[in-house]
Amino acid sequence: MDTAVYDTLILSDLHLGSDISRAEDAMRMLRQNCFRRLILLGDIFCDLNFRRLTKEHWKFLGYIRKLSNPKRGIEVVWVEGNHDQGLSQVMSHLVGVKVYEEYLWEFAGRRHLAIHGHQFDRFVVNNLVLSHVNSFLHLQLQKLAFTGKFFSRLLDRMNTRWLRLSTKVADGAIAQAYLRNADRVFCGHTHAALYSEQDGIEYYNTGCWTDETPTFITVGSDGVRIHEFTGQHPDDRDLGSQRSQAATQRPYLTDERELLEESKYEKVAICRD
Ligand SMILES: [Mn+2]
Repeated sequence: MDTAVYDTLILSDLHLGSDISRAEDAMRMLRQNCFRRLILLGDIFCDLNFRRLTKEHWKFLGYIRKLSNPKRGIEVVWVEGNHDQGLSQVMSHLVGVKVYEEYLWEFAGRRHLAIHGHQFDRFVVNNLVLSHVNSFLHLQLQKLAFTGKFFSRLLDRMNTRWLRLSTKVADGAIAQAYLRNADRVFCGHTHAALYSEQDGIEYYNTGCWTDETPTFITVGSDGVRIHEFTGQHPDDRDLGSQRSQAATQRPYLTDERELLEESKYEKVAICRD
């Protein structure tokens, strides 16, 4: 069985409460992987309106709560994004996860920094009202559009391109990493997965879970890897290396099976086989 136990798994920008949130897939992905630390790198929520959360969205939150159970030996970290600012405090009680503005950890002799990235986006920092209007319009469009998913995805892409976020956030993050004496820095916010390197500092963007190609990042003994979730195999399509994958398709565990197996999950990892 393929049981790479990662030091850390990172995902961001799930936007729970939005029609285009891929909460169910995100949960599948978490079930398929083993990790000692999970970092929810911001914008896990879309906004403050809990009524927009669907059954799947609540299931995801329930699963995070389960993962944070001390019995599992997994450290679950929530790093605040611009969309879940303020929400995080409530959620930390509800889901039982600690919330940070930025998070630092060491692994394999390197210092790692995780920060959502909106701090380096001047549009969000300087135009709080405008960026909220933007989010509001976004939601209205979702409601109005006959094919809501298409329009909001399109809008997402337009937003991202228009703001030319990727480079701004990368530059800001690398400067922040330098300040914090970190070797690697991880951000979300831009919705575009990315790797770059500058002055010996590695920068990674986790991408998002509101798109056709959701992405997540793992940090382990094999280094840092950006994965694209295809819903097939634990490693899915590995964007970080050329290693060919024998994509052995495995059936997903149903909730019932997982509940039955719950009692077995008293050890460190959450390997499912
Ligand atoms: Mn954001």
